[in-house]
Amino acid sequence: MRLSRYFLPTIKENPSEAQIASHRLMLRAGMIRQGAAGIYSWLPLGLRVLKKIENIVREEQNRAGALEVLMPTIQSSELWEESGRYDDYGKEMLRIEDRHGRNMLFGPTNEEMITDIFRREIHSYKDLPKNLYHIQWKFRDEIRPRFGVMRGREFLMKDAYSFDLTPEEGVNSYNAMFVAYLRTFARLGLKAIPMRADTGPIGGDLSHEFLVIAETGESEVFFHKDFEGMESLVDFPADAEGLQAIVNEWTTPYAATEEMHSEDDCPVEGNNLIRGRGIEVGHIFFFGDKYSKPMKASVQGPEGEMLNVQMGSYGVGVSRLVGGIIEACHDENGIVWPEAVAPFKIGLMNLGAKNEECTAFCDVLYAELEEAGIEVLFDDTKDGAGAKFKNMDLIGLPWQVAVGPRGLKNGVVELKNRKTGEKEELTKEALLAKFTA
Ligand code: P5A
Repeated sequence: MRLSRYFLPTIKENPSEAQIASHRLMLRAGMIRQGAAGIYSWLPLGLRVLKKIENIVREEQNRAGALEVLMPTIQSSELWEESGRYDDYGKEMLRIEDRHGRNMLFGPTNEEMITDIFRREIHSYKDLPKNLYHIQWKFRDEIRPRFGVMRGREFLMKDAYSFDLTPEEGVNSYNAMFVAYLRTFARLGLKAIPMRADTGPIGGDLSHEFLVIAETGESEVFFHKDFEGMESLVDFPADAEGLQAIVNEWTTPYAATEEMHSEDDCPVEGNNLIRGRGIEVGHIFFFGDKYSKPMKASVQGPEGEMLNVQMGSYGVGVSRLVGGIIEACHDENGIVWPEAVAPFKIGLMNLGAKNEECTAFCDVLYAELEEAGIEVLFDDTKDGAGAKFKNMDLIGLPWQVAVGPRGLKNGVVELKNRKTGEKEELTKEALLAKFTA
């Protein structure tokens, strides 16, 4: 992509409305713009990151056996009246009346809707287990939307819903999502710690929140320092025992959010207990028949009896993760994207935009990198070198390639690693070899 044709409205000064680094940097790097409180437009650079995160989440859901669907954003109130949550949900639910005077709502979550789909189509235990998910915009009229996409009113969530015959099988489905979440966050370059959690308006009694430790996190958390040495990119196991073993390993050291923590009952002593703040990037629930019972979602069991299905639901804050990753990956000059979610891999800068030879060289290098399938953002503008470097640091692409007339005299370009700051001089051939190897 040539910067001269791109839409990257970067901002030099810190926007006054932004209190935390990720919000500041997302505005400054031209990733998002606010439409109304807690409601954002995604500009090209931000959207590329959002899509990359979405795809990693999708791959890991698919690996765990979940099936992708797409449910609407707007729902009818009727299903919520059946489950009993229409009144319970209160002011967080955005309620809408259609032209016929029917009560509609912008979905804050989809337990009711998926339960309705399930009960209409699935009637036998032979069709279980099933896990259906979608990646769709939600709306929650939060009292205090803040920190940009971290606590928005409109936000993108991946939500999965599992259906099983027995509680034991239900827990196995829960375990599969637990492991999928460890893998998902690890692939995004994050370490998320699973913590026993309160279930709030979703319900049930088995639940974990996944928290990324960051100073600006909204939740206060307490966890054993053993978590620091644990590797979360686990292989996805082939059977129920394998899943349970990983869940056991990750739930043995103590970890709790503020609501669940109590000084008196905490089993961890002294220096082994780390107290910090965390960003909740995922939350999983097992709630048995909380929805299947009132909504009569039952299947015929092996003995012919009708049984309410055992359900769980599993959420990932996809848009929140964009902010969460930036909180974990930035420095004083800007964002430092992990490779897996970087909007482009290389930022190519022509430092001699007025020099014909340098420009011709850059054009060829750009074409060759593109040809090799590498995602490149090519700063081909007439801006000065200082401005180009600053901008590249701000938007945080993992690699920067600076091409200037001076280096070209010796046949070399400069490659910089955004994260380490390490620089090396390379010929064009060596550069291409490095990125196509
Ligand atoms: C699980 C999936 C649920 O809604 N129902 C379907 C269950 N859980 S949850 O914890 O309420 O939300 C799941 C994840 O969504 C993100 N999230 C948000 N992200 C940005 N802005 C918000 N206002 C917001 N609210 C929730 C979180 O990552 C949460 O873990």
